[in-house]
Amino acid sequence: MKIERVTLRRIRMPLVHFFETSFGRTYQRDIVLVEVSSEGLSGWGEVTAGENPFYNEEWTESAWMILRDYAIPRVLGRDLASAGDVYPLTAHIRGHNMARGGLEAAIWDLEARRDGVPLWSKIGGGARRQIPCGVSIGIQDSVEELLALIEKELEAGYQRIKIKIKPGWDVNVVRRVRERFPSIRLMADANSAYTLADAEHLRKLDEFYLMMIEQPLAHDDIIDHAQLQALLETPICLDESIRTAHHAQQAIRLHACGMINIKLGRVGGFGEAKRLHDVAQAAGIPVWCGGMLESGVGRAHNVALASLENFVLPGDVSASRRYWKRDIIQPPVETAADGTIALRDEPGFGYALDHDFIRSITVREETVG
Ligand code: OSB
Ligand code: MG
Repeated sequence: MKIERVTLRRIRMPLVHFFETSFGRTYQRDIVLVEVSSEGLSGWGEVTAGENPFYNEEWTESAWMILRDYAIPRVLGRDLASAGDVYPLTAHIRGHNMARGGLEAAIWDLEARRDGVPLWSKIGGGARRQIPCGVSIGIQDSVEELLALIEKELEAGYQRIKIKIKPGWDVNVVRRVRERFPSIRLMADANSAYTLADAEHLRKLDEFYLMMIEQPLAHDDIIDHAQLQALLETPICLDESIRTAHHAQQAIRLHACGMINIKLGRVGGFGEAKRLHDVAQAAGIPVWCGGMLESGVGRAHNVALASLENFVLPGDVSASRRYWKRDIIQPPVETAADGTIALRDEPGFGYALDHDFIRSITVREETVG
């Protein structure tokens, strides 16, 4: 596989409903798409970085520069035996996993298309044909609005509800949700909003038998999470602080978590996601697929990832219509009444690109090579 050309596109897409986490509110996404070309075929990837460096150090603009100036030159013109070569080729770049991962995922898609097989089979997935889905619901202006949104998503069939928490929007909100929905699968994601000094406060959440509490402490911490986990009955799930399979090994060794959320971009693509998946599986730690408000391309990649064996918990991968009036793929990602997304058998990531629509929302484009 010789990569002849890589085209970067920055697209702008307004969300149908704002999304608020402990680090801020998003109304509109600025997404970098990566198209790799070889022998008349194209593979597509999505960079999952946010618009600002608030979830991790990356953002739309940094990803563009890292890709153009550092990552793409490493693969351009090179004969790759497999997309698995991309992660080590860009490993000298410190961090910036989302930028690197967008390129890596595009080359996996290219390889799958070249071989005429679905992406999920190319990465060793397909353990299930129906992907169990949950939803992540952001912080709202009122608890009433949150309850109404949860009700709507349960009616749509989603198998678990994740709500976002932060100081001032936590124990009392979870209590209201639990009173209203006593038996749903419920969890809370703090996106690093607390410190160990809040341990007593966080212990109050044990009362609500949550499935897990996601990333309560610092974005780069494992050790404090281990200390907190020893004080909590509720399992901790790590998101931000697991960027490599090695981090997962360390977190598991320290008993810092009972579950791990795997995000394709956060770990730099399918290669490391699979290694992390295997580490967790060997240790008996279940994983689930996280989301970053992806457009159809990243969403379809997540569906493929979530078909690996140890993705046994419902993830944050849900229908396109929850995010976009119109998605950039055809058909959009849809969920069945039982809250699952079906794998598709088309080569590559399995959906057609809506090129006209992509062109109409592209605000910047650059081809390297
Ligand atoms: O922590 O999982 C997170 C969105 C942006 C940044 C971080 C996170 C999220 C989500 C949304 O929870 C998941 C989704 O619906 O795509
Ligand atoms: Mg999270």
